[in-house]
Amino acid sequence: MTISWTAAKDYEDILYHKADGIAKITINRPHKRNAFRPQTVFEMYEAFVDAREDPEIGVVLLTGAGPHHDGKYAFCAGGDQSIRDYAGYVGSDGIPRLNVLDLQRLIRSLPKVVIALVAGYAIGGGHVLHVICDLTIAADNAIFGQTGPKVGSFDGGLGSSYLARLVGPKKAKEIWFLCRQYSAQEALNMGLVNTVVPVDQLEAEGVRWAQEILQKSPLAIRCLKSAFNADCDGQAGIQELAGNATLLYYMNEESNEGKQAFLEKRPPNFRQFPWRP
Ligand code: S0N
Repeated sequence: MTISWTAAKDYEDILYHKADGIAKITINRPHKRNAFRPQTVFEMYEAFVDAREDPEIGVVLLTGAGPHHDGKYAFCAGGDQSIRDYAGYVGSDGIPRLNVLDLQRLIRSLPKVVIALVAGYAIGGGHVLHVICDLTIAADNAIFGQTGPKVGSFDGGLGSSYLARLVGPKKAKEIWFLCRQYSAQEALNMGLVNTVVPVDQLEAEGVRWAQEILQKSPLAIRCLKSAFNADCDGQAGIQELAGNATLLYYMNEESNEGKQAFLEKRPPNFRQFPWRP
C-alpha cells in the first residue's frame, strides 16, 4: 500500500509525518538502537499532542527508524543508559527525568488509535511503549523483552500491570523476572502482538490497518478505547470515559436546550425529552 507522507515538523530525535488521516512518529536515534533521552520523549509528546489536536488524524503509527548501519532494526531499546544518573535520565538542562511516564499516559488517553509497528528490538522502556499502544504489528525480525532487573530499573506501572492484562500474570512475571528475549512468533502466541508480517511489509500493513480503522465511526472508536482502559486506569480512566459521555451529551438536543434556555433567560423545557427505559 503506497502512501505519500508529508513531514509535519522537523525534530532532532524523531521524524513526524502525516498522510490521509494517519500520523507517523518514528524514533530516530539509530546509533542507540532508538533508545530515548528526555528530548526524544519531549518531541514524541509534542507530536502526539499535535496528532490529538488535528481533527483530520484518526490513527497514529509509532515506529523506529531502521535498518541501522549494521543491518539490524530496533523499535526502541528503552531509556538511554548512558545518561541515566541517580534520579532519572539527564537532558541537556542537567535535570534528571522519567518523562516517558507522561508519554505513556498520553498514548493511553489519546482519543485516537495508536498502532506500534515493531521491527527489531522492543526492549526495556521501548517494550513498554509498544505494550501501551492499542495495537502492535510486529515484523518477523521483531524481538521483545524487559531488561529492568538486569540493568537496574523496573517499570512497576503499566509496564507490568498492563503487560499482565495482555499475556496473563504468570507470563508477565516470567518476562520481567527472567529478562529473556522473545521472537515475533512467540509474542503472537502469547497475545503480546496482533499480527506478524515480513519486515519489508511492516509499514504497508500498518497503513492498511489504519485505513480500515479510518472507515469506522470516530466516536465509537473513541468511546471503545476509553472503555477498554477505564477499569485499569482507575479514577483517571473513569474520568476519560465520563468525558466522552459529556461530549456525546453536548452533541444532543437535550443538552442544547439547557444552554439555550440560560442564554435566552427563560426556564428550560426538558419536558419535551423522554425518560428512556
Ligand atoms: C537492544 C539490544 C538488545 C541490541 O543489542 P545489539 O544489537 O547487540 O546492539 P548493541 O551493540 O548492544 O547496541 C548498539 C549501540 O546502541 C547502544 N544502545 C543500545 N541500547 C541502548 C540503551 N538503552 N541506552 C544507551 N545506548 C544503547 C549500544 O550501547 C551500542 O552503542 P555503541 O555501538 O556506541 O557501543 C542491546 O543494545 C540492549 O540490551 N540494550 C539495552 C536495553 C536496555 O536495557 N534498555 C534500558 C531498560 N530500561 C529502561 O528502558 C527504563 C525505562 C524507563 O524510562 C523507566 C520507565 C518506568 C519506570 C522506570 C524506568 C527506569 O528507567 O528505571
